[in-house]
Amino acid sequence: MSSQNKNLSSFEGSEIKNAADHKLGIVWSEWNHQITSALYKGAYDTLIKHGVKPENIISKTVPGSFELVLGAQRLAMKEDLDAVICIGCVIQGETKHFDFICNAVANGITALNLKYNKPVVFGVLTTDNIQQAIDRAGGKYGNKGDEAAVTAIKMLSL
Ligand code: DLZ
Repeated sequence: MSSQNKNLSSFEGSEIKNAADHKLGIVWSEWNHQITSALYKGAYDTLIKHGVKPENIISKTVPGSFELVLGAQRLAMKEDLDAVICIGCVIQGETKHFDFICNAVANGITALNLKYNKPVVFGVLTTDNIQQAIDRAGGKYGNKGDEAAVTAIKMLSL
């Protein structure tokens, strides 16, 4: 596989443990739904593949990526959830909105990791255009949702 066509969701390195004993939350944004629904499915299916029971996956939607932080906080507050995965897609437009949303979400999610001392995973695509997003939501570069779920499981074994 050439570096140009690298599947970004291919993992090498440490083994991914079975996550059957864990309960996780997924909060995902409705904005750019075509992309985020594919990312959500990737994350959900990957959790199931690694042993998480369907009843132990709590899924919530929020209107846009900006709202992911509050949505994730509500889930992270629940003591019985071990990790939260945030799924969104922010696409560059003509204004600075992109920068404000990306910075707010990245900083907000970072803060939640530390505040709740549990993994809150940044599964947010930040792309220049829709094609880059399609390529990373089950397209030629894999699915960033799968990657976010694997990250959550790996962080659970810290
Ligand atoms: C307003 C807006 C814009 C322009 N672009 C995106 C985007 O590309 N991806 C996304 O997830 N959300 C976008 N939003 C919506 C904001 O995230 C947020 O929902 C609104 O600013 C209301 O707080």
